[in-house]
Amino acid sequence: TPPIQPFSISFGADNATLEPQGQVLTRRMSDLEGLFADGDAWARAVADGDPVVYTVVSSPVPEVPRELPQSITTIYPGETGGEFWMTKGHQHPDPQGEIYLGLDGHGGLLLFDGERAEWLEMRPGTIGYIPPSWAHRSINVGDEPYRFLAVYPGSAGHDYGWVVAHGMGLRARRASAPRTGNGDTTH
Ligand code: S6P
Ligand code: ZN
Repeated sequence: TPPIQPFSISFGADNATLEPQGQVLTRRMSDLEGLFADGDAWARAVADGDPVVYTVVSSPVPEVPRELPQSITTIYPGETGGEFWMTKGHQHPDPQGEIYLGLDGHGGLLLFDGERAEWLEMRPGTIGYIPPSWAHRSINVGDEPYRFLAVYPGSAGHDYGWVVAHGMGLRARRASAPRTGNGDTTH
């Protein structure tokens, strides 16, 4: 792939689109199997319309070594089994740092290194830093779409299986929801 030439990108009026724009990924509830604690609630949500949980709009910069791709994730507000809607979460197989910038709404950036979980509150204007080797998941803890820009090394890659196997250390639930197990964080 030849190197990308210098260029700029504009946000759309709602911050959810990029111009120019690359690929758009849509994650529905059925794509999140095994991630919510309440598997029955997850299955009911899949059967009941299989809603879109989040979308990821990418810049045209490819995920190849030395390039620096960007994307905007929009997580819609919702709860399944009392757990706030969230991204799948992943680790970068080639451990490298990543930067998030909050654009709209209220979210959390959950980081897990296999032993320790950290929670960063994300609001419009918050820069969240993901150090190399920390798995990361984003969660919408508000009532509006939560949106953020991510900037990451093109060679980092995405390992989703690690999160399925190890979890993320914490789960985010509304304070009034029933609690199960230890280590929950509430909002
Ligand atoms: C990529 C970056 C984000 C996520 C996006 C969706 O390194 O962290 O663009 O890909 O927020 O989350 P996930 O866990 O489904 O890739
Ligand atoms: Zn990442």
